[in-house]
Amino acid sequence: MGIVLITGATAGFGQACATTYAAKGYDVIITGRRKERLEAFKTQLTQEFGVNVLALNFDVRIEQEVNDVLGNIPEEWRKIDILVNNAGLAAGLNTIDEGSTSDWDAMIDTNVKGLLYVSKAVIPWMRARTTGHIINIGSTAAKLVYARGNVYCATKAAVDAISQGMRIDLLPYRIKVTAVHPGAAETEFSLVRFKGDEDKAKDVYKGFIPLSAQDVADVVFYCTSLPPHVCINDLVVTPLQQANAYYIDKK
Ligand code: NDP
Ligand code: 8X3
Repeated sequence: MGIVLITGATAGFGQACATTYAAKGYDVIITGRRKERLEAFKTQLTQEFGVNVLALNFDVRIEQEVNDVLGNIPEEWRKIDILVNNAGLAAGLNTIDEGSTSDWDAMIDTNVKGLLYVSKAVIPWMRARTTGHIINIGSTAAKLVYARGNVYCATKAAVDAISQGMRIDLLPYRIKVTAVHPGAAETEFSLVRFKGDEDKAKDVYKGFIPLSAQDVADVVFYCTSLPPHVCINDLVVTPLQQANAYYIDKK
C-alpha cells in the first residue's frame, strides 16, 4: 500500500490516523515523546493488522533530535508516501497580558517549528521520488481568532500559511499538500491545554457532540485516497453544532 509517517501518534488524531492507515494495509511510522505508549501502540498495530511499524521516539521541538532520528531510519522506510504533521498542542487559555511565555514557546516550537523540522527531513525523500502527500493538521483556530486563543490561533494560522507555501514550492515535484482544519474534537487536547484539569477539560465538550479522533482520521484518510491528479488543498471539518472556532451552539 505504502508508508505513512504520523507525528504525535501516542494519542488523539495521530493514534486514530495510524490505526486507520494500518487497517488499510499501510506500513506506519509512529512518533511521539511518550516511549512506553509508543512501544505499546506499535505492538498493538503489528499484532492487529500485521503491518510493519516503526516507532520513533523524539520531541519535534528539538531540531537535532528530529534530524538524528529521522536521518537514521533504514533506507526501506524512507519511501514515505504520506506525512501527517499532527503533533501539536494548545497550552493555556489566557488573555495576552496574562499568558505565560513558556506556554507560548511550547506552542510555537511544537506547532510551527516542529512541523517545519519534520517536513524538512522528509521532503527530500519525496522530492527524489517526485511523489508524496503532506497533510498538515491546522485548526478552525487558524481561520478565526477566539478570545484567549491568541498564540494558539497564531500558530495554526502559521500552519495555514506554511501549507499554502509548501503547496506552491513542492508543485514541481508533484507533492500534494493538504491542510486539514478540525473544529472541537474530544481527545487529550483540552486535558493538555488545562494542564491535567479533568473537570475543565470535560466542560469544553458539554452541550454538543464533538468530533471524535476517528472522525478526523477518516477525513485525513479520505484526502489521501483520491486519484493522483486530485488534491484537496484546504479542508475545514467541525461538529454539526460548531459554525467556526468561536461559535458553538451549545444546548
Ligand atoms: P492530543 O493531545 O490527544 O495528541 C497530541 C499528540 O501530539 C500526542 O501524540 C503527543 O504525543 C504529540 N505531541 C505533542 N507535543 C509533542 C512534541 N513536542 N513532540 C512530539 N510529539 C508531540 O491532541 P489532538 O490529537 O487533539 O491534537 C493533534 C493535533 O490536532 C494538534 O496539532 C492540535 O493542535 C490539532 N487540533 C486539535 C483539535 C481538537 O479539538 N482536539 C482541533 C483542531 C486541531 P507525546 O505527548 O507522546 O509527545
Ligand atoms: C483546537 C480547536 O477551537 O479548541 O484547535 O482551539 S479549538
